Amino acid sequence: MNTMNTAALDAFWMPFTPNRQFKAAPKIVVAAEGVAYRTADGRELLDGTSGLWCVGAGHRHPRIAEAMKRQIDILDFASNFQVGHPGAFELADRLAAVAPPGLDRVFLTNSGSEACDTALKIALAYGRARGEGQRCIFVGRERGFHGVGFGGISVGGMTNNRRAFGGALLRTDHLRSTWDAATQAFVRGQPQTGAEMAEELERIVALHDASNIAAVIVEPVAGSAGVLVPPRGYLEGLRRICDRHGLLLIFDEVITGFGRLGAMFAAQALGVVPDMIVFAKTVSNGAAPLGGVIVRREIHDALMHGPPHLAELMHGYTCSGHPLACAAALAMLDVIESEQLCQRAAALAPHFENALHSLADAPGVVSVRNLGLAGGVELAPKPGAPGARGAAAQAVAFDQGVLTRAPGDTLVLAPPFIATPQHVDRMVEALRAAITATAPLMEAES
Ligand code: PXG
Repeated sequence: MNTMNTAALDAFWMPFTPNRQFKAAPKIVVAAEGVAYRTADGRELLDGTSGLWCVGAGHRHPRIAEAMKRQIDILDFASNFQVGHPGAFELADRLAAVAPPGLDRVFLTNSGSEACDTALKIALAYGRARGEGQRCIFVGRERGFHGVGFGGISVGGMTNNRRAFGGALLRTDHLRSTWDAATQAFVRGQPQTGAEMAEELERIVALHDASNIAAVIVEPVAGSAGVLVPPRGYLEGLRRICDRHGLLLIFDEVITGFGRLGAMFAAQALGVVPDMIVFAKTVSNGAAPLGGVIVRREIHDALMHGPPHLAELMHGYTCSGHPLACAAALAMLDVIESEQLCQRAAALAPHFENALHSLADAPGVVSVRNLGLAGGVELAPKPGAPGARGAAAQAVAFDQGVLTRAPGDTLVLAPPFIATPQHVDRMVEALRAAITATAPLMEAES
């Protein structure tokens, strides 16, 4: 990093980053196009993570850039509190059209975290509107990630994200993670066994009583935890049990939405329809902050009561449905359709699967798993120092010109949907180099 002096890095408290380590050896990108960034020292960095699971259509897509430039010259800002602007209505309508039938009311936010908390609040308000205000327990899942709001970390199951804030959480219970090392280590796609894990929800419902539970929230595929793929029949099982007990089922599709699994939503790719879909990230191709919740119409309609001059849901964000974000998302929906991005992701997925599983014989690889264009390669850790090998491997891949993510000791790849098989091969080669280079850590004293 040779264009900023290090003192200039002090003020920015970086999110989800080891700040001291980063500032001692900064990794700065200054530009991007298509599937690659350019680093401050002029190198090409292949984007193996679509930004942060956002940039399915590739960086600086011309149609999205044009739409945003046009928008800024027409209407830069309008809130959607009591006045509205056309982009938000048009976007909600377009999202309703591509969502599973029955889910056609859309609340807009600026991020996935806000969208998760919004979905939880809608579930609470829905209970109250039906005279069931006691429904205030949420069921999440271990190793789930639902953003960083207080609602999201309550239902989430990432222990590191909860530890420092543990006293301030909602009432929740958690299903166990669907990950089972004994049966799933090198499974391609969805595991064939393990559907019965959904039955655990029956035990949780029996403990708390269904009448006290507002909703169940899960990621269809757990992304941040290192790509944990649900067994066949598992999501169907959750749906069945929720129906049996009158519980709302929320899918957090912040990562899976808008093409990553080869369909617009995981709900369609995996054939299980929830009552609410939480989305963000790829909806705007990452070009502007945007998230939201697509809600089953009956839930929305149950809340359309009360004095006509009062907001039916006392909730919203100043920039909910910001004109620039809506312009970006409308253009992204056009791009998804015209460039057949879901089909492209689906077509690239078998090559991605083969390439990723070719790493099974690399030193200390304990698991390879994948679905659509999401994959994780888990490494045996440095003894006594979980996460150290993952971080070191990520740094080696960076030096090799590939951006990857390393939750713990898992290396994650999530290529843009426009990537070619050759791009995928380069990403996987860099991972092999990173795995090999960090193998000595498995024997190292901590
Ligand atoms: N839900 C899910 C499923 C997510 O993956 C959020 C909610 C929160 O979205 P916002 O926009 O508030 O960040 C996310 C975010 C990773 C990684 O390493 C993933 C996320 C964030 C940071 C790191 O996989 N996803």
